[in-house]
Amino acid sequence: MNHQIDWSKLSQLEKIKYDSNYLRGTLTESLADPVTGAIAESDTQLSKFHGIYQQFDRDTEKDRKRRKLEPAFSFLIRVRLPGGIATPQQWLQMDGLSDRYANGTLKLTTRQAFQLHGVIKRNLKPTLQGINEVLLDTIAACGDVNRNVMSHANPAESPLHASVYQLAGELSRHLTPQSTAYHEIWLDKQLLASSKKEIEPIYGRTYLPRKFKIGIAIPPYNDIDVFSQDLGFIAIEEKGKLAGFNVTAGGGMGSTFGNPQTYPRLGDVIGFCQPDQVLKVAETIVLIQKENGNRQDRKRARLKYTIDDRGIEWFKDELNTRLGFALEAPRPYRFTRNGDRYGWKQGIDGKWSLNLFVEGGRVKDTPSLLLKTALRKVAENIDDAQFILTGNQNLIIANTSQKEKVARILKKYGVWPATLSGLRQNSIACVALNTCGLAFAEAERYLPTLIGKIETILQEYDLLKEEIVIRMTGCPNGCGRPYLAEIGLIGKSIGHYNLYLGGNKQGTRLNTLYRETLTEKEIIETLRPLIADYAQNRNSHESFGDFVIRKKYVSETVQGKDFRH
Ligand code: SRM
Ligand code: SF4
Repeated sequence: MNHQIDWSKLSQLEKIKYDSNYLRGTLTESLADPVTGAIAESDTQLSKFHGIYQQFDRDTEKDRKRRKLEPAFSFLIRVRLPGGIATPQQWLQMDGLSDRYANGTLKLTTRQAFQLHGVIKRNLKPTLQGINEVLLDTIAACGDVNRNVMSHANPAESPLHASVYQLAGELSRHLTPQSTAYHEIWLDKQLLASSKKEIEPIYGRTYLPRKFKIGIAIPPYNDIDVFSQDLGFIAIEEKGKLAGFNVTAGGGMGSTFGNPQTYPRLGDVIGFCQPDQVLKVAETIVLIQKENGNRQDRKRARLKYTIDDRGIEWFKDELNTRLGFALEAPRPYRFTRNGDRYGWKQGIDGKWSLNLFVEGGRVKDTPSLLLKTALRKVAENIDDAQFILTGNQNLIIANTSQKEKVARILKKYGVWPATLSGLRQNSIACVALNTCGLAFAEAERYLPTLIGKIETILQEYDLLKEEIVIRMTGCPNGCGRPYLAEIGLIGKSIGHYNLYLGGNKQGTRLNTLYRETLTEKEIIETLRPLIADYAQNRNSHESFGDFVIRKKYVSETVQGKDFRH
């Protein structure tokens, strides 16, 4: 133990990280303990850096307690997938692992990653080894490090898109922890590390104060919600070439009810850098946050608070000084939307891609829709396709020369063509119950039903095709980025939601609290007159989010600090 550090002043996790021997902790012992389905408390924190969260089935919690049983512990495994692209072989492996070791479903996350839920302790190792067999891993999918790097969906759209995808991979590799703990614990491999090499040259022994997120957007599409990222890059195209990137810093969605010191915040555009400066800019911002982020209060430990507490000018000066050059002035750009573009598109190479809607990002078979089977058949039969996970929890079957064959398979299982409302197609729901330990209310399991009820109103007003962005989360942590939605619903308690209005389609405006603690009936009664007014009085091409602000249902939230729950 280091006697120079006053641990009493720091959050408990700082000491756990420090003492963990670079993320080893007692994970090996915890895995070997046959008495419980759980791992040691300190290991539950360290396992996150390995892409693993301990959870329990919240549906059976009370019953098991009554029967004096420990909760039904299981684990969530998150796969790191920079830019969200998987091969058919990787898809098939994830599909198979979900049946063999998890709850039979695959979750496509809001950060273009896979999640498996319900993996019990003794199956953790075989699952991770199975993931590794197809050259995927779960390192740094969670924890106080840089997370999965998001990038705009399809690299085959143009050479510029391909460069951006490549950059997402480079950023991810550059900022991945170097500790060999993962390989030792999960893969039974002893990697030879040079004794001279620093173990974590970027992160050091206590890693970052909190999670860190990076995304790259290519205008006019903001499908990775660049302003919600700690660090964002907006690709600037000039004369058909990638000129560089506008840099955004200080975005984040998480907040806590009743704590006004926490709030969602949009990143500031702080300048422009050349493509070959991106890694240096990212590393320098990570280092500034590592050294200046709040290590006492984890609720205020994200980069957004470092920037607000010290000031954006301090941040820019610090960055430029450390870089040894100044970022250039930001270049013009324009976003038109943050949603996906559904349907078939032909790439410049003549190949075809189909953007499918995956409700709540959940790939499963139900009596009415054999989505998981259909996608398995595509992966088995279409060897040249890529599976691209989008930041809106959807899937693109991409870049195949076998369009008709894909279409035939999807038609056979009723997956495509699909007739969906504009509202449903622009919906996101976080996982929430039954696996998320932080959920106050349902989200993924409930939003589809609520949307059905709102669709009835939209139909009355002939607005079924209208694209309205709706996002629901089971708590204010913001995993579905609900603060950017035109209609945001955030769970307060079982069956009750706060309603937020006024985000926009471009993902450049925070919404505003409109009504608190609504039941389903109250949500419907509240939305009905708004939808009626919108149908009758909107300007041409006016979006729902812009309309509610023009008509003063809510006032615009200009900066995160002003956001109220
Ligand atoms: Fe998240 C915590 C799920 C994207 C902000 N998030 C969690 C945990 C791990 C709950 C926990 O800590 O015990 C959830 C696991 C639920 C489960 O059973 O699967 C969880 N987050 C998710 C996913 C799966 C939601 C989804 O339905 O897709 C997303 C996984 C993304 C990935 O692949 O890495 C997910 N989480 C996000 C996003 C959106 C984004 O990154 O674009 C946010 C808001 C952006 C941000 O970070 O500010 C987000 N998650 C949080 C927070 C609040 C952080 C904060 O700054 O306060 C927490 C709670 C925490 O960290 O303490 C959290
Ligand atoms: Fe869980 Fe809250 Fe995130 Fe939903 S928003 S997954 S309820 S932490």
